[in-house]
Order: sequence, then C-alpha cells, then structure tokens
Amino acid sequence: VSETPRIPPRYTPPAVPERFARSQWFRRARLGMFIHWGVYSLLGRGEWVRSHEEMSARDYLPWAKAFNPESVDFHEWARLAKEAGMEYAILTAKHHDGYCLFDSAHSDFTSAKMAPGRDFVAEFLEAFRAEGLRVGLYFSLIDWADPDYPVWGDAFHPQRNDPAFCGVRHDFDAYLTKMHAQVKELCTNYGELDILWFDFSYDEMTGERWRARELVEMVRSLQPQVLIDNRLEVSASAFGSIVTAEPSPFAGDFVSPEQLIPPSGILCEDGAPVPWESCVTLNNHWAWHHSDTAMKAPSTLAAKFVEVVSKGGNLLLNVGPDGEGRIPEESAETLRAFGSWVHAHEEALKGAGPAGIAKPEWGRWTMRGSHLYAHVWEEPIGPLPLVGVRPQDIESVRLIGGDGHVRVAKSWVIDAYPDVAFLSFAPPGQDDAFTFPLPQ
Ligand code: JFZ
Repeated sequence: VSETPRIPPRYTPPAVPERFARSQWFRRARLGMFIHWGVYSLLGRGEWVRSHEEMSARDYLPWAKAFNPESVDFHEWARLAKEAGMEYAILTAKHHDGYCLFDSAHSDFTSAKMAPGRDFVAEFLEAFRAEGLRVGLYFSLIDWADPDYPVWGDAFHPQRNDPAFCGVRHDFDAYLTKMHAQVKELCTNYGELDILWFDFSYDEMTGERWRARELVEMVRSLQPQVLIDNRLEVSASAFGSIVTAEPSPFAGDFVSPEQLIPPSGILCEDGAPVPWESCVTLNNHWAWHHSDTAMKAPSTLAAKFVEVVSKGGNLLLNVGPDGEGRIPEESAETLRAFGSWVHAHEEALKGAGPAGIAKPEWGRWTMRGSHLYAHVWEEPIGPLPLVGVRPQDIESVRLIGGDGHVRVAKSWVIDAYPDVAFLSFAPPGQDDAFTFPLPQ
C-alpha cells in the first residue's frame, strides 16, 4: 500500500553522509546476487571443505585437476539474477582455497592454466554486464594454497599463525606482494568493476597487516569508483572504523553483516546512517552442498528484504552452483518466486529506504522520495492505524499488487485518534467494507 503525503519535514529520514556519495547506485540497487563457486563446488560439502576435513594441498589437488565445468552458462545465471529482481552480482574470483577463476601471472592454480583453460571471471563479467547488471568480485585475503600464507583456518595446522611454525620458509611479505599483484590484475584486466569484496580480517590479521593502505590506494588509482567492503579491517561480526568520525583509509564503503540483519540498521557514532549489505544464504551453506535441503521460503525472503530496505541496507542473496556450474533447481525456483514478488513491488523497494517513522505493529514502512510505502504483513481486521502519519498529510493512497481499494478511513473511525490516519481496504464495488484478503 502506498500513500503520497505532502512531505512535511517530519517524514524525512536522516540523509546518508556525503562521504558515501560513491555508493549511491548501490544504495538504490538494494538487491544483489552472491555466487560462491570454485573447486570446492565439485566436492559438494561447502567452501571450507579443505580446512574442515583437514585436507592437505596434495589431497585437494586431484579435485582442482578434476574441476572442469564445460557446460557452465553464465548468461543463464545472469538471467536468473534479473528474474530474481537483482541489480548486481558478486562472484568468488578467489576463495580461501586459493584457486583463481581468472588468469594470473602470479599463480598456476587457476582455471586459465588448469583443466578448463578459461578465464571464468572474464566470462562472468561479460554475461552479467550484458544483462545490464553491475558486477563485483569476491577476493579472499586468506590463501590456503600459498606456502607463504600463515595457515589460519586450515585445521590441518593447529599452530595457525604461530611464527615459529610459519617461520622457516614462510614469507608473509612475499605473500602480500603476490596478493596485491593479483588484485592489481583484477583491477587492470577486466574493465570497470563495481565492487571488490575482500574477505576477511581476524585476530591480528587486519588493516595494515594486509598493507591495506597501499592496497586501497592502488585499487582507487585504477578503479576510482569501485566500492570496497569493510573486511580489510574487520571480520563479519564487526563494523570497523567506517562508523566512527575518523574512518581509516581502508574502512571501506559499506558494512558487511553476514547471515544477520542488524537490529536497527547501522549508524555512525553521530547517528548518521552508514551503508550496509547483509549477505545471506538460501540454505545453510555458501558453496554447493549435496545434502543441504534447508531452503528459505520465498515469503521469508520477501519479508526479510522489506526489513533490510526499511533499515537502509542491501540484501545480497547467495547461490552455490555445483561443480558443473548448474545453479540448483530449488535455488532457482525460490529466486524466481521471490523475484516475481520483488518485481510486483519494485517501486517500494528499489531506490527506497527508511521512512523515519517508528516500526508499525502491522508490518514495516519504506519510503522513496515523497512516497511512503506501508508493507502490511497482517490481515487487517478493520481500519489500519498509520501511527506517525496525520490524515491531513495524505494526498492520495493506492494499493500495490492487488485489485480492490484502499482509502483513508472515514472520520468517525478516527475521532478517538485525530492525529492518526487510518486506512480501510475494500474489495471492488464494496466501498464501505473495512477489509478484504490482501494480496500475498
Ligand atoms: C566468510 C568466508 O569464510 C565464508 O566462506 C563465506 O565466503 C562468507 C561470505 O565469508 O565467512 C566468515 C568470515 C568471517 C567470520 C565468519 C564467517 N568471522 O570472523 O566470524
């Protein structure tokens, strides 16, 4: 339901600060596709399989050699993203296992030099751009395949970051030089990128330990407009200096909560809204998992997407194609059903954000320009109170996604609450009814 008030200042939500100007397209886009895909997709036990199952490099190598998805169709992925109502997509160019889906002068462990003989990053970018989608690349700061990387996360090595263990042949600075060089390749060889999604910092491995200042300077010199997440500085569970008055040079352009919608959006210390993007799996894994059938319902995704928009964030929904590059049919079906709902309610979501009105009991508010959108999750039993909206501020009301009328309720209904507008719903031809089944 939408009504168009003559906007008095009381309906104007706090503006996103000027320092986030670069992310304007991103904050309007609101919905993206995350794609976890690589060698691990062939094993079907999630992208952490090498670490969780204590596989050595030698154990993992046969899988890397076998990874050869000849029938992968990136155009089909891109069409699904469009059908799902998504505006951008982010592919794992390199995950923690170190296997690159792009051609790199600094690694032989790549899809270009191994069985596929293809640059999947280039193919992905071409296909998604052709559908008019913005494009991003996920790049792991952690690399289990590089002997110069401290072995955190590799359960095979209980010593983790212990310098005594990593000491002898291990040269972390040499690792960083290679890692920076690969990021430079991604920023140089693939045209304009919209997002670089670094993952992730932990313990002492954060910020300058990645030579992050130098890295971000290099990225910005090559890709001035690219958006960077906040994980050069923090893990999935923290905001970082982006929410302070003095963000570091590598604080990033947005916060990246994982499997979590922040309780009241994300605000800077001074109360100004900070851009954020919640990444969420459709089941319980990022990469393809052969026995994970826990699929979120399209209606759950719809409700959660409204929640995200009402709090000023983005939703990045994940798919995990299998080792052949097929997006599981259950994921595709779920996204198509969710997408048809998104398309039907697009104007209340894309380019929309918080309304600056307290969350109502019947659902949520979003706002776009001077339009307020009431997302009504409950079946009204009578006139619906719009607490925070005065009747005199409403110019017109309109129902989105269904037949029937919605109108501002007659005065006798609201006598007890003169400052609250009420809506009544009526099926076609029954102007005096209070309610009728809302569209799902
Ligand atoms: C990271 C990856 O490890 C994971 O495989 C996936 O790509 C996800 C999107 O990002 O997940 C994390 C990162 C950091 C923490 C937890 C999960 N953390 O620090 O708690």
